[in-house]
Amino acid sequence: SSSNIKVDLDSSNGVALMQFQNPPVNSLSLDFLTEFAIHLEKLELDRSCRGVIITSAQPKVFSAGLDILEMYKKSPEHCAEFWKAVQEAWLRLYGSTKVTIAAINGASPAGGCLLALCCDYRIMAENPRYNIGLNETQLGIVAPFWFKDSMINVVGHRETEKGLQLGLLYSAPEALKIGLVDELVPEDKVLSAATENMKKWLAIPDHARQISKSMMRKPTIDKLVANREADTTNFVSFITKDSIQKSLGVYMEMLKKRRA
Ligand code: CO8
Repeated sequence: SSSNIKVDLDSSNGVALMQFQNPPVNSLSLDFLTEFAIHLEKLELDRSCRGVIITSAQPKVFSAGLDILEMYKKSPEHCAEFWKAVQEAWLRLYGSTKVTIAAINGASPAGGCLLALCCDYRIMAENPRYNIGLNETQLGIVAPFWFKDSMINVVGHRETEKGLQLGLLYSAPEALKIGLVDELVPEDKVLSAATENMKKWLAIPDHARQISKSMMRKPTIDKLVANREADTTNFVSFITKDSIQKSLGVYMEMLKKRRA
């Protein structure tokens, strides 16, 4: 549908609020990712927009990450199309010239964590029940190099090595401690804190901030741009393996049982 994401651009300060509304858990489906990339592209071209805040319109969940159903029992062609959409969303957000702030108002596993990692600043609700991290190995799958690079660029090599191998989901306080998020605030203050923090970034002349951002991120972006097709081929051959499909099936059963 075309209403997975609500975007409101405040013309008084140039800040766009992007709210994810893909119930129940804002999983990142092909439709969602396509819509997300289009919104980012439009904002990128809009000179009146200087900053973007991403947050969830759903209670308790920022984003459950990639929609597992887009990778389960699907054709290689579908998997390839899905993966290209994941790459595109990452390239748009990680490479955005706008100030990007993640207002993480709920759980943020895997692909949800990736979106947050792409932003310039992360504010999370201090609820210790909410967690965030690249937990891919717990599903028996492997975060690709650009997920890994995104995490290294935020928390460093050692934490990434531990976090990726163990598939760690960090509670909000743990995430703050290792620098995976920058700030914890009460749940009802996440958005106002993001708006407040945005002012600091917007006080800097755009061109100087943008060149600095690009200088920091370009090598990481160039690595995927140079290897997009090979990365897609790798993903498709990995995800369509019987053993990997079986792991995804077991994980989804576990999600259902956990709730029952
Ligand atoms: N994809 C599809 N469906 C999902 C997902 C998901 N990622 N997450 C949850 N759902 C479904 C559940 O199965 C459930 O469906 P149903 O109602 O039919 O039983 C429904 O959404 C609601 O879920 P919960 O009842 O679990 O909701 P809660 O509010 O209790 O919990 C959580 C919310 C914490 C988000 C929880 O659902 C959860 O932990 N989900 C799994 C998150 C996860 O592990 N995601 C990893 C996805 S993989 C990824 O993002 C990167 C992959 C990189 C690819 C590399 C390959 C080589």
